[in-house]
Amino acid sequence: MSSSLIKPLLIIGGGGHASVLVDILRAQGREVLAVVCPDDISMRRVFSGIRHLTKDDDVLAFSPDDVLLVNGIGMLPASGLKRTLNQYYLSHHYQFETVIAESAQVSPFANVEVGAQIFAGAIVQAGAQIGAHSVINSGAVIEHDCSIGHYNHIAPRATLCGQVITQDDVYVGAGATVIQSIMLAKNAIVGAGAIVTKHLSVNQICYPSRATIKTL
Ligand code: JB3
Repeated sequence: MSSSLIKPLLIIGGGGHASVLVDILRAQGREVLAVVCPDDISMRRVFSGIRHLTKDDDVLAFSPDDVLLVNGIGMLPASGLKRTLNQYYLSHHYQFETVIAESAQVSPFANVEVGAQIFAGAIVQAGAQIGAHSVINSGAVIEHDCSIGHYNHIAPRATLCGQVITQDDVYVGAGATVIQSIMLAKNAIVGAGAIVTKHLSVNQICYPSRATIKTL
């Protein structure tokens, strides 16, 4: 076990994404010193007993040698908040913990970079690479030899078939399928439920075919 694994944690953000992270970390017996966010967190039972800090500057009272951070901001498409906060803390010499849920299946032949988060039921197959600070959300499948860039968000139950490559800041929506050997360039967005069969260029968006809603 690396020594970093035993450091207590500070969670940045106190919304839905942070609540899932704290649930995982509590189950793993990790010590969570505080949740850091400007909003009320009292309605989320998973945070009970954990100190609430309301300003990012409050973290500076902790030595970067004594704690690790977990970024609990869930990346929504084209939102830069997660990266902005990370850069603030990294510039103050803090480091980020990598979080992998117990029920995630991560091949020992995959490579997961620092600060990545892999949630319950996700599968990461042999030869895959998960870039720093990326999120592989619940039940997502990252097949063999995929290469996921930094600050990606692969939403629940999305499937990336073999050898898919994503650059940085890519968002793949819930339940989307990306067929094998596709390339998603920086900032590309795949809508929930889309089936991607062609490469996406920088800033391109692939919308799923639109659901039609009618009244009987
Ligand atoms: O769809 C799924 C499974 N998850 C979504 C996730 C990917 O993204 C989830 O449903 C949400 O859409 C979203 O989760 P997130 O980021 O937790 O959103 P929300 O519940 O709105 O919480 C945002 C948190 O960020 C709140 O606790 C805010 O107080 C906090 N926040 C906002 N600005 C901040 C700042 N926290 C800090 N430390 N600093 C800030 O500047």
